[in-house]
Amino acid sequence: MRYLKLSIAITAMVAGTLAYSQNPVIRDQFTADPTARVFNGKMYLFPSHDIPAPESFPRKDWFFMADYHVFSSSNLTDWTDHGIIVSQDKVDWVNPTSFSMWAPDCIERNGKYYFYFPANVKTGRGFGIGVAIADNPEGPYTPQPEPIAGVRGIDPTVFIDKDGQAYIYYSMGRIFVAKLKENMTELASDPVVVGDLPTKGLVEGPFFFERNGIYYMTYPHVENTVERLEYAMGDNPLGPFKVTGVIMDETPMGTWTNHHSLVQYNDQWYLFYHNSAYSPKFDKNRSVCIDSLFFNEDGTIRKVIPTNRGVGITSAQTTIEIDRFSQVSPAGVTVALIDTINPFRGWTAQLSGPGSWISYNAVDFGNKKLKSVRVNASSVTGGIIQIRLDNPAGLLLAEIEIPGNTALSNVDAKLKKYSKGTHNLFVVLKDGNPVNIDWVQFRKKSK
Ligand code: FUB
Repeated sequence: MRYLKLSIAITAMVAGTLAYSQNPVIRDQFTADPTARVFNGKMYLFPSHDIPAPESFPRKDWFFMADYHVFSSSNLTDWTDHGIIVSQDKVDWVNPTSFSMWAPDCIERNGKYYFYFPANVKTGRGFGIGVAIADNPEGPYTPQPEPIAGVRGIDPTVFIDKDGQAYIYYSMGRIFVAKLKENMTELASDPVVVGDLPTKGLVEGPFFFERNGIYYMTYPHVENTVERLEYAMGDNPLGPFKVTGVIMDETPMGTWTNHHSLVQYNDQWYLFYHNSAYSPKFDKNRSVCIDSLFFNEDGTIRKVIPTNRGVGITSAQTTIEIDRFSQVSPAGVTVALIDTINPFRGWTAQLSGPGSWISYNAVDFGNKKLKSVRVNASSVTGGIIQIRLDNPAGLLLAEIEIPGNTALSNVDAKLKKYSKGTHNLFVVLKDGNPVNIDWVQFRKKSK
């Protein structure tokens, strides 16, 4: 019995920590350059890992990246952090004080997982691209002692065509492509520049895939002042490609980079990308977001409008971060970080003005009666909010009086009604007294 308890505790420790849902999807650390891959029916996220540079680092205005984590999720809502898989001080060829572990990729071949990552080389100058190999997507990964011979660049992405030929794409001013040998660690052809892509303005961060016989070269490009995501279509992994359109416009946050991947999971396509939502004043501390992506009949890609709500269904029994809203009333709603020093505390939504509302789509109420609701809220004057379903005047589940208090605190109320299934949640301000809300949670307990 003692052994059983110990082994449960150890399993819980090594299984990693549960992260959170909505955009950004990882809410306890900065994450950037997301490559998402489906392995064994599960979504794996291989981002890079921004950290703020310490005072001693000469370039505090630049990227500072020492290692990579891998995350996984079955529902795109709950993410498990499996911890560090590769770090700069454990790769023979990487300069261990360069903090240059930029955008990675991971691909499976014959049951092995190949993790590709760029970093500054220890001897010489500039970036090499290395490979670390594992038997499982979560690792452990063993880095190869040398970077891939013949490659100097950043942002590797690897594609295996239907005939089994693997290609590596990467950037260094322009985007390059080369064939990979079966062993996935050596080039089978000399790198060549991928032609027909924009030549003015930075182009980097390629992501390559095939769908219905069309080959898609997708890439961030600085057409104006910051990156937007664009794509080109072709009928061969080596091109030529026809520049076709924009997948995502420049973010109004002004984040200089965007970096992305497109992936199909359970019949739906998703765009993984990043912005500086958690770091409004420093755009080198980025966070990964996900939104749904759709193709037109002719294979062209519909533009993705970034959302706070992101994707996935949220259980009514979790703390629903209402500030990651789907929609808000035309006036009377402001969203702000709770703590600018620790952005991972998240945001609150302030409702002010009678009838102002905020909504959060796709909340799963299950099919067993929930009896009460808890809100984490504050109100300087005291105010009343209503919890409704499906529209601002929809089924009234509860009316909650928030007492006058400047600090956020939990307030519970009994549910007057319950409706099973998945609904859009609306929080509506009843009178004009402003209320600040962090989250809403439905409970089995009657208060
Ligand atoms: O994360 C560092 C660099 O910023 C990446 O390698 C680029 O793609 C850009 O996102």
